[in-house]
Amino acid sequence: MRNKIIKVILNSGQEFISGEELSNELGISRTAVWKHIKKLKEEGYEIESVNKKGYRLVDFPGDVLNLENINHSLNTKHIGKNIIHLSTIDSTNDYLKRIGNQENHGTVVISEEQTKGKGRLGRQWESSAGEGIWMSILLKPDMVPYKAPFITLITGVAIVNALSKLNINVNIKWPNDIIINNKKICGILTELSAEIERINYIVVGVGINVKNMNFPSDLDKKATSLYKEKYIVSRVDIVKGILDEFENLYDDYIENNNKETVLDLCRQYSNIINKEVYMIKGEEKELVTCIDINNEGNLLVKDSEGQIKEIISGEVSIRGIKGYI
Ligand code: BT5
Repeated sequence: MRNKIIKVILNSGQEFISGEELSNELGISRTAVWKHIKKLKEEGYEIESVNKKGYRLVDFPGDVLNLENINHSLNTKHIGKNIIHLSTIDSTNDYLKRIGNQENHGTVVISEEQTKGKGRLGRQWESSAGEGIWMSILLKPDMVPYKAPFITLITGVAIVNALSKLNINVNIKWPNDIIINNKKICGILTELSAEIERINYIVVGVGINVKNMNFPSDLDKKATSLYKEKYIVSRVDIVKGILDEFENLYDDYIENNNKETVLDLCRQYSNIINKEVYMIKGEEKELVTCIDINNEGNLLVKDSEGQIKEIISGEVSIRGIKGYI
């Protein structure tokens, strides 16, 4: 009965479910419902109860991102078999780069907090304690370095697929942002250690705002979190979903050189195709129209003189004309 109640409350997502609906659905009295809810609260489930509205799940107990919780029912063969869970670190990407040579392919590092979380080109990534998923995945593919940037797109699609299985609809802002309601909930940072012909390892960093309710003022207009958007989901479920989805797409790319699945989904989920955007590169800012993502995963844009240009991921930032996007 306990699991049934949790499931019914979970299925109603951010909506309240009334005691009456619960009692009808579960075939028990309203007093029995109330007793079960009381028990769940004692176990650590944070359940909001509002008079005349009913119940709503606000938080989960033990949503701890450790090996035991994540490995339980994880379907992967190699990604996330080793999970290092830290309470604080400078940056999970930097940490994994320090130990990258010794650790196995597929190792995942997750930290509750990052004191020097970073974005692309030395930008900062706000990573406050317990609020999000700050994680990095170590990859050791046998491939040439120029194929590595595509891993960012694979990761974006894996995140979108995982979130959509949890009924959370998001967009991709090429190349490395995940967006809800025109605000950023997630960024991806892919870093490479390589020689000219050979990759030593790749570190893919993923930052997802989950529980943040407040952001520093410079981020407030452009950042949001799942909780802020009223998606109350467990961080463990998100991580599991991403690792599962990531492994499938990654294996298909490495083993079969299949880029089509990822490119199709990138185009489908993209929120900038056919839009006018500003392309920002250093101090330069140019108004362009996004045309497509080509087969290399690069963005095709048309400039004000009608010239088509190919933009390589990583070299520019994209901004909407009216706001973040
Ligand atoms: C990114 O860079 O979006 C990549 C972010 C990757 C973060 C993960 S967390 C785990 C791993 N370890 C790390 O140290 N990093 C990775 P970029 O496209 O350059 O965007 C950076 C910009 O996003 C900043 O300049 C801010 O404007 C904005 N920003 C910073 N923190 C944010 C947050 N928590 N949510 C939304 N936007 C944020």
